[in-house]
Amino acid sequence: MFETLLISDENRVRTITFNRPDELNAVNAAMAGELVAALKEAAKDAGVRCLVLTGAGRGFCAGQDLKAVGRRSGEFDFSKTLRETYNRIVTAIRTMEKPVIASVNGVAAGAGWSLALACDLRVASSQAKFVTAFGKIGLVPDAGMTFALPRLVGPARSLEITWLGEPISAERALELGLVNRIEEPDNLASAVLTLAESLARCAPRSLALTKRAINASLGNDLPTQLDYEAQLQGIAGVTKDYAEGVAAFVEKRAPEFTGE
Ligand code: LHQ
Repeated sequence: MFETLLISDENRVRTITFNRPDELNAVNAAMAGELVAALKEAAKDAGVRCLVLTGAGRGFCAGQDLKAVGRRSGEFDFSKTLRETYNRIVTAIRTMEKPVIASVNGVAAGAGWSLALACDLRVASSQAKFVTAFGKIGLVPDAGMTFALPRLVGPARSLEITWLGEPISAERALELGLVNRIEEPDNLASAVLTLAESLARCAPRSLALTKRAINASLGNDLPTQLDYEAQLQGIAGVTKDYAEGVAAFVEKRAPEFTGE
């Protein structure tokens, strides 16, 4: 049981809901610690085939709880907090061997936006908005934002977004490739669940190895990536799920994957 998170499971999809709605789900120390623990649990639970992160109430996540950091410089150890919490959270999402979807139900600000960016896919409510106010509060983008943004939109747009801090609507985010899909607010949760269930029906190792390959590609040259693909296909091609996938295809039935 967590104090700041709600956890629910449905059809092999785990949903972690940030649950500090009065603060637009801003992250305090308790929530950061619980998130690290919840991600670890989801990663090792073979019954969880896909993970969804979302927020309770009208916000997705407003980033670091600014009321918890103090107003005087030196009062709060930013580097330590980042290294000991946010960096672990982002690493856990990026290295999780299963799909992680951000269901962005409302505003995602600062490190809250970074958490959405760390996810593999983003589905936004048409009412969602994305805010970085780092220039306005005298901080720099963190929690992986400077890693994810240039990979999605390139360096010039990343600087424009992070320097100016102009709020980005869901529609603009879709145009820029910052989100995969937009849904009407009332439809968001069910559309994300449907998407997550489709992923949960796929062969788990195939999804995991594909995530590894796509992540690695951005740091690899072509020969290295081709060799990496050959290596991963060598692993996938001897799984029971590969045999099941081929058998199901030949027998014209839906495959039942076990993750082996
Ligand atoms: C909040 C927050 C919040 C506490 C809304 N904290 N209460 C830094 C340090 C170390 C490590 C990690 O990373 C970082 C980077 C960061 O994440 S720095 C923080 C970045 N986030 C922001 O700068 C967002 C600050 N919030 C806002 O600009 C607005 O609240 C947004 C644009 C998100 C939403 O605006 P509105 O829809 O007008 O809502 P609101 O401002 O009225 O907020 C509702 C409540 O939520 C309000 O509480 P109250 O008791 O007055 O009703 C806010 O104080 C609270 N809240 N964000 N980050």
